[in-house]
Amino acid sequence: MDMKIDGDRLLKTLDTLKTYTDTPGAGVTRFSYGRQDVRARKYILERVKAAGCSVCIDPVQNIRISPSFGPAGGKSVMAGSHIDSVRNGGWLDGIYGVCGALEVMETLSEAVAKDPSLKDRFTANYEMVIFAEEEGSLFGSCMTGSKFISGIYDEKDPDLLKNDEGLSMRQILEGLKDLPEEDRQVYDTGGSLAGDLTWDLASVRTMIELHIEQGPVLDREGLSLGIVDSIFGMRVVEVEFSGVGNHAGATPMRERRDALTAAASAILLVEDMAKSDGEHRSVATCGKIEVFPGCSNVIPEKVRFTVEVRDRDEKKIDDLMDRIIDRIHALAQERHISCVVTEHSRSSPLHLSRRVITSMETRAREAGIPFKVMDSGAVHDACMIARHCDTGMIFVPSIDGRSHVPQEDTHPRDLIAGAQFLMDTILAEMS
Ligand code: HGY
Ligand code: MN
Ligand code: MN
Repeated sequence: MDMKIDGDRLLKTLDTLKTYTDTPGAGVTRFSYGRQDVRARKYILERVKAAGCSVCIDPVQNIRISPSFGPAGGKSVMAGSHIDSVRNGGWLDGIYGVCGALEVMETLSEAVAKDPSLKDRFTANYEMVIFAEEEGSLFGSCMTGSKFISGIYDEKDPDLLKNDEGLSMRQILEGLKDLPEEDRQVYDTGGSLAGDLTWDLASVRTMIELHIEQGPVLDREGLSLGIVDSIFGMRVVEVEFSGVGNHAGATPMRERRDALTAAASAILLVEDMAKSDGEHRSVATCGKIEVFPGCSNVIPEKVRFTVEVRDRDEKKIDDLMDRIIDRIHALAQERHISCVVTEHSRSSPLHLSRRVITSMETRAREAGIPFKVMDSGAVHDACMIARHCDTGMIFVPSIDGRSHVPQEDTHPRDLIAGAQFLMDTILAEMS
């Protein structure tokens, strides 16, 4: 069975959603539960309701959208991704997968409206999913919404997850109740964060996440499609260095216990240790740093920074991170700086469904699409869903391999081709 998506409609949808940002002209900043999140949710939910879908929003604000194109109560095939972004991020990360899933839904809906007998030919329904707080921009933990869906997070976590101002996830979700009525519609403000927050995924036959690659491989090799076979794991720790604050002018260099120069040495150490990984696949990043008091004429007393290690092998992640932590403690001691390292979050590396990968490979080969089976250094909500059902991921090239920055971009022809491949894959899985 073939169905052609409407590529122009897909591009128009993406162009509209790109405008829902707190930093117009400087990339996309669309944090969960914020103003732009409301706008994006409103726009998407209006479209799915117009197509006759039912919408279920859970207490963490993940959205499950169930049209009905197949046998009632049967299995379903799911597609989706996230709509939140990093600060000053790109216009495609996450939202492209949601728009691809929306395009599939509208194409299916139009086809079934034209020929209702199609429904009898499906052996499964189609569902869309929008995961909340995938980027971890609020609480520092990637895939937060899907960690609740899959049971990695449970009812205690809304009080443990806190933003930089110390507000808990629970407090932020409570705050949604104060939104104007017309905005509250896009959230579940009545749900309880107590009890079971997981989704019943037993009815899901397959989940497919369409996403930009966010790395250089496809673009460099001139390929238009990536079929993901494994997703890196990650482990994040937070390091707090405490030295002695003092006057920047009157304190002799030899008498200083500067928390920031110590952190600078530690961060360079992290880079050196990750670079020395023989297979050159481990990556380590110190992406966030806070300096106290942060005045130019005060020797920094306290510094907090994150260390994130990723690899496709969990043992390598822990081995490298454990060695980094040991070396950071030793460096702090040499500099008479006190050091506290706190585990922040982690997710395990994961292999996606061999059945789905093989079926997508066959489809790509038959269609003559230049593709590559590849791993993903970026993590995705698909990691969490893959624990519960056959899961696959489709990548399209990122121009110059850039992502999580305003320069993030993909050729329109690749955006359309990726969504068409999603359509073909969903149809195959529904038949
Ligand atoms: O960090 C990641 O890999 C994802 O973009 N949240
Ligand atoms: Mn993403
Ligand atoms: Mn991202």
